[in-house]
Amino acid sequence: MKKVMNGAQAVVECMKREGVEHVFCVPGESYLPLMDSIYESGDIQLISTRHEGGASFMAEAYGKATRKPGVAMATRAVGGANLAIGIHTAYQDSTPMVVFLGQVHSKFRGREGFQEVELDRFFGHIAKWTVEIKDAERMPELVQRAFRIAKSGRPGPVVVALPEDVLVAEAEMSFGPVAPVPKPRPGASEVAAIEQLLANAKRPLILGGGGVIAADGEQALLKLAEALNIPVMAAFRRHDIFPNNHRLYVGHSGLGTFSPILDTLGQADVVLVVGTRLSEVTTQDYGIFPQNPKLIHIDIDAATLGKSYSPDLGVVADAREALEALLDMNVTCMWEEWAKERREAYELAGEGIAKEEYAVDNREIIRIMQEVLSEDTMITNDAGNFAGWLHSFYSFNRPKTYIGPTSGAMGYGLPAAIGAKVASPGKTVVSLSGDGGFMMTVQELETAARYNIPVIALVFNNSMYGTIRMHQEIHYPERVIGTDLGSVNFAELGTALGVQSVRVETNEDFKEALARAVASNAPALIEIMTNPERISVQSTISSIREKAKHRV
Ligand SMILES: Cc1ncc(C[n+]2csc(CCOP(=O)(O)OP(=O)(O)O)c2C)c(N)n1
Ligand SMILES: [Mg+2]
Repeated sequence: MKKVMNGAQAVVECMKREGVEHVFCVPGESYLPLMDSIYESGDIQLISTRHEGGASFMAEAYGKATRKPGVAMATRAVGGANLAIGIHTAYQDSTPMVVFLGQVHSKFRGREGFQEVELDRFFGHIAKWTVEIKDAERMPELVQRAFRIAKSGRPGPVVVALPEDVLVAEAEMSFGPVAPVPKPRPGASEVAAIEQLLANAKRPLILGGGGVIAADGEQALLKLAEALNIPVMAAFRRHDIFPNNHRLYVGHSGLGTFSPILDTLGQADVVLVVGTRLSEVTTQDYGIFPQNPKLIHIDIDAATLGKSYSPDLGVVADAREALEALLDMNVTCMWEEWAKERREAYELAGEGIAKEEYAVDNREIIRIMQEVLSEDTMITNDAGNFAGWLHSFYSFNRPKTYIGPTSGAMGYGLPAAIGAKVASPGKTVVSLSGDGGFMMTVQELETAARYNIPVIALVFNNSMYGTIRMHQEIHYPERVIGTDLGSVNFAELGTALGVQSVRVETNEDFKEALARAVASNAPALIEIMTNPERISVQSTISSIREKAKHRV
């Protein structure tokens, strides 16, 4: 059926067909008709943020939480440049996302018009697909294609540039069907080949990543692991693929992972890799398989296979479909001892870490979170060493409870919490950030306050870019430059931005503040004053300096 409408209305019609309920933006005059069409539609909520970086992180986390494309909007080159970090994160994290950018009037294009840039080329390298729509009549076709590309195969961000005149031009529009996401299943011969490889395994391991989450494959993974008695490890920042309190969970391969956990990867002789691109971090600088185990790699994207490691068997399939298909295998499991041993290694890995002689002990903070928060609380995370304690000591026992950027983008935690909370209003959502990362998107506290989005933001304040300081002390001991930060009172800042905020200086005060924040059901900020000397889970500034003295 054809309908006459303008370009902006066609974009909104596509969004409605895709089930878009929220869009995140900073407004701009270049795409006012689109904002007005959203106003007219009545059933899409427009969340206007304080910075496009915040908007894009919100949309990206919304996409992660719903597995549907998150939508962000911004104006021309300036808004586009600001939201690039969220596009890059969606790319690295394989998150479905569609970004609409206002573009210069077609008549002015190519003259370096006001805020003009070739947006499709600008984003070409960090987006899955980019397009500038030049003809209003093609709006439905191209916008629907944008959504199709964002969510199918390896999901990712798509950037759509919308010239000012095309948004207001009327045309007879015809809309196609909404694309279902293809879910390829492994063929019988592929399942047989996997069966064969596992039949000869002595120390098999499953290494799962974001593809398991995207495919809603957590239950299938649990069933398969239990049926075969194979231990499971999570890829970088994908802890929630498998219950961490389960006897078969053997840890997470990330930054600062304890070596006994990494030994599991080193010792495995057959690794079933499911839904992870085997990133630099997950593979510990492409060094996790010193023994050259047999590698079975299952991924939705053929281009991912062989990108980091050449697998003995590469299978293009949806993670859940594949895991379910593998349940039909006929494999005798004799790996109970191995699984038990690796679980013990995981459980004991952090035992040696000394208790902190400081009023705030980050490990205790994580334990308190575990005690106070319900198991289905969603945790979002920023980038920084504070996260080491979360990654090492928090037990993610339920699926869809962790949202963190594998891109390592600072400033992610708070806006991601806002996006996740909008996606899952029934869940408690808590973000963790360092003082450095938090300051990059702190202004979104006001967004949370304005829309009453009750997220709980934790800020670990050590008045420094701690992570970089750690690397600096390792490589250039006692030569501190650029990593010290001023002392900011985040509790006062949060209060000024309209959020109930408190500074805590002891573990006990944190516990009380967290319980209060959960009960309040309003946006809340808890600033935690940490020990600047305790630079990471496994080191202090003095211990690094001491080590350096003995280095030749
Ligand atoms: C956008 C961005 N800029 C810079 C970096 C490099 N970087 C990684 S961690 C870090 C410091 C983080 O400091 P903070 O948030 O205070 O956490 P801390 O390490 O002190 O716990 C920096 C600058 C990054 N990952 N992302
Ligand atoms: Mg810091």
